Amino acid sequence: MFVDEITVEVYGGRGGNGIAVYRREKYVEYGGPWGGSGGHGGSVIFVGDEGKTTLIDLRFQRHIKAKMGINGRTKGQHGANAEHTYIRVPLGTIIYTEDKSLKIGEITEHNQELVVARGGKGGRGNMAFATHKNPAPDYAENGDPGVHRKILVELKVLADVGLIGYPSVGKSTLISVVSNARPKIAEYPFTTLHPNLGMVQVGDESFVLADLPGLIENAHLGLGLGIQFLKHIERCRVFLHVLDLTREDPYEDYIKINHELEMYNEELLLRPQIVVANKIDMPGNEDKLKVLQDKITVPLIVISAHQMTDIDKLLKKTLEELKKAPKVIDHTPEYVKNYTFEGDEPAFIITRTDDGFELTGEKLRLVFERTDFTKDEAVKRFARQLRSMGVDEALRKEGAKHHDTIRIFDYEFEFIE
Ligand SMILES: Nc1nc2c(ncn2[C@@H]2O[C@H](COP(=O)(O)OP(=O)(O)OP(=O)(O)O)[C@@H](O)[C@H]2O)c(=O)[nH]1
Ligand SMILES: [Mg+2]
Repeated sequence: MFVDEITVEVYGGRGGNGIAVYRREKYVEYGGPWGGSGGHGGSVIFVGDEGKTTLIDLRFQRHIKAKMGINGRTKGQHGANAEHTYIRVPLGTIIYTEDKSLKIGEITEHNQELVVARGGKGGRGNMAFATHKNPAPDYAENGDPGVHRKILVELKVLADVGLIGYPSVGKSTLISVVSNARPKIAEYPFTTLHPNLGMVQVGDESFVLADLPGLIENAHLGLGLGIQFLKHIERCRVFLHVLDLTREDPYEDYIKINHELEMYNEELLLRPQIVVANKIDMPGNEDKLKVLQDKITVPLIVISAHQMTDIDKLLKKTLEELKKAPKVIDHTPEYVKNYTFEGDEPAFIITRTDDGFELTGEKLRLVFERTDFTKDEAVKRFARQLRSMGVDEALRKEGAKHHDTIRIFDYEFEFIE
Protein backbone atom coordinates (compact mmCIF):
# COMPACT_ATOMS: atom_id res chain seq x y z
CA MET A 1 0.00 0.00 0.00
CA PHE A 2 1.45 3.29 -1.06
CA VAL A 3 0.04 6.38 0.51
CA ASP A 4 1.44 9.71 -0.40
CA GLU A 5 -1.65 11.76 -1.06
CA ILE A 6 -4.82 11.61 0.91
CA THR A 7 -7.91 13.69 1.52
CA VAL A 8 -9.16 14.04 5.07
CA GLU A 9 -11.83 16.10 6.73
CA VAL A 10 -10.78 18.12 9.74
CA TYR A 11 -13.08 19.72 12.28
CA GLY A 12 -12.02 22.27 14.84
CA GLY A 13 -14.04 21.88 18.04
CA ARG A 14 -16.95 24.18 18.67
CA GLY A 15 -16.48 26.75 21.39
CA GLY A 16 -18.59 26.27 24.51
CA ASN A 17 -21.67 28.46 24.88
CA GLY A 18 -21.84 31.30 27.31
CA ILE A 19 -24.83 31.30 29.63
CA ALA A 20 -27.24 34.01 30.76
CA VAL A 21 -28.26 33.50 34.39
CA TYR A 22 -28.69 35.68 37.47
CA ARG A 23 -27.56 35.58 40.96
CA ARG A 24 -30.39 34.88 43.39
CA GLU A 25 -29.62 35.45 47.00
CA LYS A 26 -31.90 35.86 49.91
CA TYR A 27 -30.82 39.30 50.98
CA VAL A 28 -29.66 40.69 47.66
CA GLU A 29 -32.50 42.51 45.99
CA TYR A 30 -31.15 42.61 42.48
CA GLY A 31 -28.77 39.74 41.84
CA GLY A 32 -26.40 40.61 39.04
CA PRO A 33 -25.64 38.51 35.96
CA TRP A 34 -23.81 35.39 36.88
CA GLY A 35 -23.34 33.43 33.64
CA GLY A 36 -19.87 32.21 32.82
CA SER A 37 -18.26 32.06 29.38
CA GLY A 38 -17.71 28.93 27.33
CA GLY A 39 -14.24 27.48 26.81
CA HIS A 40 -12.52 27.54 23.43
CA GLY A 41 -12.86 24.56 21.13
CA GLY A 42 -9.75 22.48 20.45
CA SER A 43 -7.86 22.79 17.16
CA VAL A 44 -6.61 20.03 14.87
CA ILE A 45 -2.85 20.45 14.72
CA PHE A 46 -0.38 18.54 12.54
CA VAL A 47 3.02 17.94 14.09
CA GLY A 48 6.24 17.02 12.27
CA ASP A 49 7.69 13.67 13.26
CA GLU A 50 11.04 12.62 11.84
CA GLY A 51 10.30 9.01 12.74
CA LYS A 52 7.45 8.78 10.25
CA THR A 53 7.91 8.08 6.55
CA THR A 54 4.38 7.69 5.18
CA LEU A 55 0.90 9.13 5.57
CA ILE A 56 -0.52 5.68 6.16
CA ASP A 57 -1.94 6.59 9.59
CA LEU A 58 -4.27 9.10 7.98
CA ARG A 59 -5.89 6.34 5.95
CA PHE A 60 -7.57 5.18 9.09
CA GLN A 61 -8.66 8.57 10.29
CA ARG A 62 -10.41 10.27 7.43
CA HIS A 63 -12.41 12.46 9.80
CA ILE A 64 -10.41 14.18 12.48
CA LYS A 65 -12.51 15.97 15.04
CA ALA A 66 -11.14 18.12 17.80
CA LYS A 67 -13.00 18.39 21.11
CA MET A 68 -15.63 20.97 21.96
CA GLY A 69 -15.14 23.67 24.54
CA ILE A 70 -17.15 23.25 27.73
CA ASN A 71 -20.20 25.50 28.20
CA GLY A 72 -20.10 28.24 30.76
CA ARG A 73 -21.99 27.62 33.98
CA THR A 74 -23.80 29.56 36.60
CA LYS A 75 -21.95 31.17 39.52
CA GLY A 76 -19.71 32.80 36.94
CA GLN A 77 -17.87 29.61 36.19
CA HIS A 78 -16.13 29.55 32.85
CA GLY A 79 -16.11 26.36 30.81
CA ALA A 80 -12.73 24.74 30.26
CA ASN A 81 -10.89 25.09 26.96
CA ALA A 82 -10.77 21.83 25.03
CA GLU A 83 -7.45 20.11 24.46
CA HIS A 84 -6.05 20.24 20.95
CA THR A 85 -5.93 17.14 18.79
CA TYR A 86 -2.41 16.46 17.55
CA ILE A 87 -1.70 14.36 14.46
CA ARG A 88 1.88 13.33 13.81
CA VAL A 89 2.98 13.41 10.17
CA PRO A 90 6.29 12.87 8.35
CA LEU A 91 8.58 15.72 7.38
CA GLY A 92 7.84 16.88 3.87
CA THR A 93 4.08 16.83 4.39
CA ILE A 94 2.28 19.61 2.55
CA ILE A 95 -1.31 20.52 3.34
CA TYR A 96 -3.62 22.09 0.77
CA THR A 97 -7.30 22.85 0.62
CA GLU A 98 -9.08 20.00 -1.16
CA ASP A 99 -9.06 21.61 -4.60
CA LYS A 100 -5.39 22.52 -4.14
CA SER A 101 -6.10 26.21 -4.72
CA LEU A 102 -4.63 27.18 -1.36
CA LYS A 103 -1.58 25.89 0.41
CA ILE A 104 -2.30 25.81 4.12
CA GLY A 105 1.24 24.97 5.08
CA GLU A 106 4.11 22.59 5.07
CA ILE A 107 5.84 20.51 7.70
CA THR A 108 9.61 20.51 7.32
CA GLU A 109 10.92 20.20 10.85
CA HIS A 110 10.62 17.80 13.74
CA ASN A 111 7.96 18.94 16.23
CA GLN A 112 6.86 21.79 13.98
CA GLU A 113 3.17 22.50 14.53
CA LEU A 114 0.62 23.58 11.96
CA VAL A 115 -3.00 24.35 12.78
CA VAL A 116 -5.14 22.82 10.03
CA ALA A 117 -8.53 23.49 11.61
CA ARG A 118 -8.82 26.07 14.33
CA GLY A 119 -11.28 25.51 17.14
CA GLY A 120 -14.08 28.03 17.73
CA LYS A 121 -13.88 30.72 20.39
CA GLY A 122 -15.97 30.21 23.48
CA GLY A 123 -19.11 32.35 23.76
CA ARG A 124 -19.23 34.98 26.48
CA GLY A 125 -21.63 34.59 29.38
CA ASN A 126 -23.88 37.46 30.42
CA MET A 127 -21.49 38.36 33.21
CA ALA A 128 -19.03 39.48 30.57
CA PHE A 129 -21.54 41.87 29.03
CA ALA A 130 -22.53 43.80 32.12
CA THR A 131 -21.90 47.54 31.85
CA HIS A 132 -23.05 50.60 33.78
CA LYS A 133 -25.68 51.26 31.16
CA ASN A 134 -26.88 47.69 31.07
CA PRO A 135 -26.03 46.03 34.39
CA ALA A 136 -28.20 42.97 33.77
CA PRO A 137 -27.88 41.87 30.15
CA ASP A 138 -30.23 39.01 29.35
CA TYR A 139 -28.11 37.41 26.71
CA ALA A 140 -25.02 35.36 26.21
CA GLU A 141 -23.06 34.30 23.14
CA ASN A 142 -22.97 30.88 21.63
CA GLY A 143 -19.56 29.42 21.03
CA ASP A 144 -18.10 29.85 17.54
CA PRO A 145 -18.11 26.81 15.29
CA GLY A 146 -14.68 25.39 14.64
CA VAL A 147 -13.19 25.51 11.17
CA HIS A 148 -14.38 22.55 9.12
CA ARG A 149 -12.80 21.71 5.82
CA LYS A 150 -11.51 19.03 3.56
CA ILE A 151 -7.79 19.08 3.13
CA LEU A 152 -5.45 17.38 0.74
CA VAL A 153 -2.38 16.04 2.49
CA GLU A 154 0.59 15.31 0.31
CA LEU A 155 3.96 13.85 1.16
CA LYS A 156 7.06 14.78 -0.74
CA VAL A 157 10.07 12.95 0.53
CA LEU A 158 12.87 15.17 1.71
CA ALA A 159 16.03 13.43 0.62
CA ASP A 160 19.36 14.71 -0.62
CA VAL A 161 20.02 11.84 -2.97
CA GLY A 162 17.52 9.70 -4.85
CA LEU A 163 17.96 6.25 -6.34
CA ILE A 164 16.37 6.01 -9.75
CA GLY A 165 16.25 3.25 -12.34
CA TYR A 166 14.17 0.44 -13.78
CA PRO A 167 12.55 -2.11 -11.44
CA SER A 168 14.82 -4.87 -10.13
CA VAL A 169 18.09 -3.14 -10.96
CA GLY A 170 19.12 -3.26 -7.28
CA LYS A 171 18.14 0.08 -5.80
CA SER A 172 16.77 -1.38 -2.59
CA THR A 173 19.74 -3.70 -2.29
CA LEU A 174 22.05 -0.71 -2.56
CA ILE A 175 20.29 1.37 0.10
CA SER A 176 20.25 -1.63 2.43
CA VAL A 177 24.04 -1.98 2.28
CA VAL A 178 24.85 1.71 2.68
CA SER A 179 22.27 2.84 5.23
CA ASN A 180 20.07 1.88 8.13
CA ALA A 181 17.08 1.40 5.79
CA ARG A 182 15.84 -2.18 5.42
CA PRO A 183 13.45 -2.22 2.49
CA LYS A 184 12.00 -5.35 0.97
CA ILE A 185 14.21 -6.87 -1.72
CA ALA A 186 12.95 -9.41 -4.26
CA GLU A 187 13.52 -10.70 -7.78
CA TYR A 188 10.21 -9.48 -9.11
CA PRO A 189 9.67 -5.93 -10.36
CA PHE A 190 7.80 -3.28 -8.37
CA THR A 191 8.92 -4.67 -5.05
CA THR A 192 9.32 -1.20 -3.63
CA LEU A 193 5.93 0.45 -3.40
CA HIS A 194 6.75 3.52 -1.41
CA PRO A 195 9.89 5.54 -0.78
CA ASN A 196 12.27 4.40 1.93
CA LEU A 197 14.66 6.83 3.48
CA GLY A 198 18.03 5.93 4.87
CA MET A 199 20.77 7.89 6.57
CA VAL A 200 24.15 7.29 4.95
CA GLN A 201 27.27 7.92 6.98
CA VAL A 202 30.52 8.70 5.12
CA GLY A 203 33.30 9.36 7.61
CA ASP A 204 31.88 12.07 9.80
CA GLU A 205 29.53 13.36 7.15
CA SER A 206 26.11 12.08 6.22
CA PHE A 207 23.24 12.46 3.79
CA VAL A 208 19.70 11.19 3.36
CA LEU A 209 19.22 8.65 0.58
CA ALA A 210 15.82 7.76 -0.84
CA ASP A 211 15.04 4.36 -2.31
CA LEU A 212 12.24 4.92 -4.76
CA PRO A 213 9.90 2.63 -6.63
CA GLY A 214 11.17 1.48 -10.03
CA LEU A 215 10.46 3.65 -13.00
CA ILE A 216 9.34 2.38 -16.41
CA GLU A 217 8.69 3.80 -19.81
CA ASN A 218 5.75 6.19 -19.89
CA ALA A 219 5.74 6.55 -16.14
CA HIS A 220 5.06 10.23 -16.73
CA LEU A 221 1.77 9.21 -18.33
CA GLY A 222 0.80 7.22 -15.29
CA LEU A 223 2.23 3.80 -16.09
CA GLY A 224 3.62 1.69 -13.26
CA LEU A 225 3.67 3.80 -10.16
CA GLY A 226 3.81 6.73 -12.52
CA ILE A 227 3.36 10.25 -11.28
CA GLN A 228 3.00 9.08 -7.71
CA PHE A 229 6.61 8.10 -7.83
CA LEU A 230 8.01 10.93 -9.88
CA LYS A 231 6.78 13.50 -7.41
CA HIS A 232 9.17 12.26 -4.80
CA ILE A 233 12.28 12.83 -6.79
CA GLU A 234 11.61 16.49 -7.34
CA ARG A 235 13.42 17.46 -4.22
CA CYS A 236 16.48 15.26 -4.51
CA ARG A 237 19.60 17.25 -5.29
CA VAL A 238 21.62 14.38 -6.75
CA PHE A 239 20.46 11.22 -8.49
CA LEU A 240 22.11 7.84 -8.41
CA HIS A 241 20.96 6.35 -11.67
CA VAL A 242 21.22 2.60 -11.18
CA LEU A 243 21.70 0.38 -14.25
CA ASP A 244 21.54 -3.40 -14.23
CA LEU A 245 24.37 -4.97 -16.26
CA THR A 246 22.40 -8.18 -16.66
CA ARG A 247 19.66 -6.43 -18.61
CA GLU A 248 19.60 -6.54 -22.41
CA ASP A 249 20.82 -3.00 -23.07
CA PRO A 250 21.66 -0.90 -20.00
CA TYR A 251 22.54 2.11 -22.16
CA GLU A 252 19.08 2.05 -23.73
CA ASP A 253 17.61 1.88 -20.19
CA TYR A 254 19.63 4.91 -19.21
CA ILE A 255 18.28 6.92 -22.14
CA LYS A 256 14.71 5.88 -21.48
CA ILE A 257 14.73 6.70 -17.80
CA ASN A 258 16.23 10.11 -18.50
CA HIS A 259 13.54 10.66 -21.06
CA GLU A 260 10.90 9.95 -18.39
CA LEU A 261 12.51 12.47 -16.08
CA GLU A 262 12.53 15.03 -18.83
CA MET A 263 8.91 14.45 -19.74
CA TYR A 264 7.88 14.88 -16.14
CA ASN A 265 9.95 17.96 -15.43
CA GLU A 266 12.79 18.93 -17.70
CA GLU A 267 14.57 20.68 -14.91
CA LEU A 268 15.31 17.29 -13.36
CA LEU A 269 17.83 16.62 -16.11
CA LEU A 270 19.94 19.51 -14.87
CA ARG A 271 20.49 17.84 -11.52
CA PRO A 272 23.78 16.01 -11.13
CA GLN A 273 23.64 12.28 -11.81
CA ILE A 274 26.03 9.50 -11.07
CA VAL A 275 25.51 6.38 -13.13
CA VAL A 276 25.84 3.27 -11.01
CA ALA A 277 26.41 0.15 -13.09
CA ASN A 278 25.30 -2.64 -10.78
CA LYS A 279 25.66 -6.45 -10.69
CA ILE A 280 29.24 -6.53 -11.96
CA ASP A 281 29.52 -9.89 -10.17
CA MET A 282 27.42 -11.46 -12.92
CA PRO A 283 29.17 -12.82 -16.03
CA GLY A 284 28.87 -11.46 -19.57
CA ASN A 285 28.88 -7.75 -18.95
CA GLU A 286 32.13 -6.64 -20.68
CA ASP A 287 30.53 -5.40 -23.91
CA LYS A 288 27.70 -3.57 -22.16
CA LEU A 289 30.16 -1.91 -19.83
CA LYS A 290 32.26 -0.80 -22.78
CA VAL A 291 29.23 0.89 -24.37
CA LEU A 292 28.45 2.73 -21.14
CA GLN A 293 32.02 3.90 -20.74
CA ASP A 294 32.07 5.22 -24.30
CA LYS A 295 28.73 6.96 -24.33
CA ILE A 296 28.00 8.22 -20.87
CA THR A 297 29.40 11.63 -20.05
CA VAL A 298 28.48 11.83 -16.35
CA PRO A 299 30.48 10.03 -13.65
CA LEU A 300 30.17 6.24 -13.92
CA ILE A 301 30.84 3.92 -11.00
CA VAL A 302 30.75 0.15 -11.39
CA ILE A 303 29.63 -1.82 -8.34
CA SER A 304 28.06 -4.95 -7.03
CA ALA A 305 25.53 -4.04 -4.36
CA HIS A 306 25.21 -7.70 -3.54
CA GLN A 307 28.93 -8.30 -2.97
CA MET A 308 29.48 -4.75 -1.75
CA THR A 309 32.16 -4.09 -4.36
CA ASP A 310 33.36 -0.47 -4.67
CA ILE A 311 30.63 0.90 -2.43
CA ASP A 312 33.07 3.26 -0.69
CA LYS A 313 34.09 4.70 -4.00
CA LEU A 314 30.44 5.38 -4.86
CA LEU A 315 29.71 7.07 -1.55
CA LYS A 316 32.74 9.34 -1.76
CA LYS A 317 31.73 10.42 -5.24
CA THR A 318 28.14 11.00 -4.10
CA LEU A 319 29.25 13.24 -1.27
CA GLU A 320 31.48 15.17 -3.64
CA GLU A 321 28.60 15.80 -6.07
CA LEU A 322 26.26 16.69 -3.24
CA LYS A 323 28.59 19.41 -2.05
CA LYS A 324 28.67 20.95 -5.50
CA ALA A 325 24.93 20.62 -6.11
CA PRO A 326 22.78 23.71 -5.75
CA LYS A 327 19.92 23.84 -3.29
CA VAL A 328 16.64 22.80 -4.81
CA ILE A 329 14.08 25.56 -4.94
CA ASP A 330 10.49 24.64 -4.36
CA HIS A 331 8.51 25.63 -7.41
CA THR A 332 5.08 25.69 -5.88
CA PRO A 333 2.84 27.13 -8.57
CA GLU A 334 2.04 30.82 -8.30
CA TYR A 335 -1.66 30.39 -7.71
CA VAL A 336 -1.03 28.47 -4.55
CA LYS A 337 -0.95 31.16 -1.90
CA ASN A 338 -0.23 30.75 1.74
CA TYR A 339 -3.49 30.57 3.55
CA THR A 340 -4.17 32.83 6.47
CA PHE A 341 -7.07 32.45 8.80
CA GLU A 342 -7.67 36.16 8.95
CA GLY A 343 -8.20 36.71 5.26
CA ASP A 344 -9.00 39.99 3.57
CA GLU A 345 -12.42 38.85 2.48
CA PRO A 346 -15.19 41.40 3.00
CA ALA A 347 -17.15 41.25 6.24
CA PHE A 348 -20.34 40.53 4.32
CA ILE A 349 -21.62 40.17 0.79
CA ILE A 350 -25.00 41.44 -0.41
CA THR A 351 -26.90 39.62 -3.15
CA ARG A 352 -30.25 40.62 -4.56
CA THR A 353 -33.13 38.11 -4.32
CA ASP A 354 -36.72 38.16 -5.64
CA ASP A 355 -38.17 39.81 -2.58
CA GLY A 356 -35.18 41.50 -1.04
CA PHE A 357 -31.57 40.71 -0.29
CA GLU A 358 -29.37 37.96 0.96
CA LEU A 359 -26.35 38.48 3.18
CA THR A 360 -23.46 36.07 3.27
CA GLY A 361 -19.77 36.16 4.24
CA GLU A 362 -17.50 34.49 6.74
CA LYS A 363 -17.28 37.34 9.23
CA LEU A 364 -21.02 37.79 9.19
CA ARG A 365 -21.44 34.08 9.76
CA LEU A 366 -19.31 34.34 12.87
CA VAL A 367 -21.47 37.09 14.34
CA PHE A 368 -24.55 35.08 13.35
CA GLU A 369 -23.33 31.84 14.90
CA ARG A 370 -22.53 33.59 18.15
CA THR A 371 -26.07 34.74 18.56
CA ASP A 372 -28.62 32.85 20.59
CA PHE A 373 -31.77 33.65 18.60
CA THR A 374 -34.06 32.32 21.31
CA LYS A 375 -33.38 35.43 23.38
CA ASP A 376 -34.86 38.78 22.44
CA GLU A 377 -32.00 40.76 23.81
CA ALA A 378 -29.50 38.67 21.91
CA VAL A 379 -31.38 39.30 18.67
CA LYS A 380 -31.38 43.03 19.37
CA ARG A 381 -27.69 42.89 19.99
CA PHE A 382 -27.25 41.06 16.69
CA ALA A 383 -29.06 43.91 14.95
CA ARG A 384 -26.77 46.43 16.63
CA GLN A 385 -23.73 44.44 15.51
CA LEU A 386 -24.94 44.44 11.92
CA ARG A 387 -25.42 48.17 12.07
CA SER A 388 -21.91 48.74 13.34
CA MET A 389 -20.54 46.50 10.60
CA GLY A 390 -22.20 48.84 8.12
CA VAL A 391 -24.83 46.38 6.94
CA ASP A 392 -27.79 48.78 7.23
CA GLU A 393 -26.05 51.50 5.32
CA ALA A 394 -24.90 49.12 2.60
CA LEU A 395 -28.43 47.73 2.20
CA ARG A 396 -29.82 51.20 1.86
CA LYS A 397 -27.22 51.95 -0.77
CA GLU A 398 -28.29 48.85 -2.65
CA GLY A 399 -31.85 50.16 -2.60
CA ALA A 400 -33.37 48.24 0.31
CA LYS A 401 -36.79 49.56 1.29
CA HIS A 402 -39.10 49.25 4.27
CA HIS A 403 -40.45 45.67 4.58
CA ASP A 404 -37.89 44.11 2.23
CA THR A 405 -36.91 40.59 3.24
CA ILE A 406 -33.31 40.22 4.30
CA ARG A 407 -32.09 36.64 4.37
CA ILE A 408 -29.18 35.87 6.68
CA PHE A 409 -28.25 32.18 6.66
CA ASP A 410 -31.11 30.30 8.38
CA TYR A 411 -33.18 33.36 9.23
CA GLU A 412 -35.26 35.99 7.50
CA PHE A 413 -35.52 39.52 8.79
CA GLU A 414 -37.54 42.47 7.73
CA PHE A 415 -35.85 45.70 6.76
CA ILE A 416 -37.40 48.45 8.89
CA GLU A 417 -36.64 52.07 8.16
N1 LIG B 1 23.84 -10.66 -8.75
C1 LIG B 1 23.42 -9.56 -8.19
N2 LIG B 1 22.13 -9.42 -7.88
C2 LIG B 1 21.72 -8.26 -7.31
C3 LIG B 1 22.64 -7.21 -7.05
N3 LIG B 1 21.91 -6.19 -6.50
C4 LIG B 1 20.63 -6.61 -6.43
N4 LIG B 1 20.50 -7.87 -6.92
C5 LIG B 1 19.26 -8.65 -6.99
O1 LIG B 1 18.33 -8.04 -7.89
C6 LIG B 1 16.99 -8.27 -7.45
C7 LIG B 1 16.25 -6.96 -7.34
O2 LIG B 1 16.84 -6.15 -6.35
P1 LIG B 1 16.10 -4.96 -5.63
O3 LIG B 1 17.13 -4.29 -4.77
O4 LIG B 1 14.84 -5.41 -4.99
O5 LIG B 1 15.75 -4.07 -6.90
P2 LIG B 1 14.98 -2.66 -6.98
O6 LIG B 1 15.70 -1.83 -7.95
O7 LIG B 1 14.84 -2.12 -5.62
O8 LIG B 1 13.59 -3.10 -7.58
P3 LIG B 1 12.15 -2.34 -7.46
O9 LIG B 1 11.93 -2.07 -6.03
O10 LIG B 1 11.18 -3.30 -8.03
O11 LIG B 1 12.28 -1.11 -8.28
C8 LIG B 1 17.08 -9.00 -6.12
O12 LIG B 1 16.88 -10.36 -6.32
C9 LIG B 1 18.52 -8.72 -5.68
O13 LIG B 1 19.02 -9.74 -4.84
C10 LIG B 1 24.02 -7.40 -7.39
O14 LIG B 1 24.86 -6.53 -7.20
N5 LIG B 1 24.33 -8.58 -7.97
MG1 LIG C 1 13.18 -1.63 -4.57
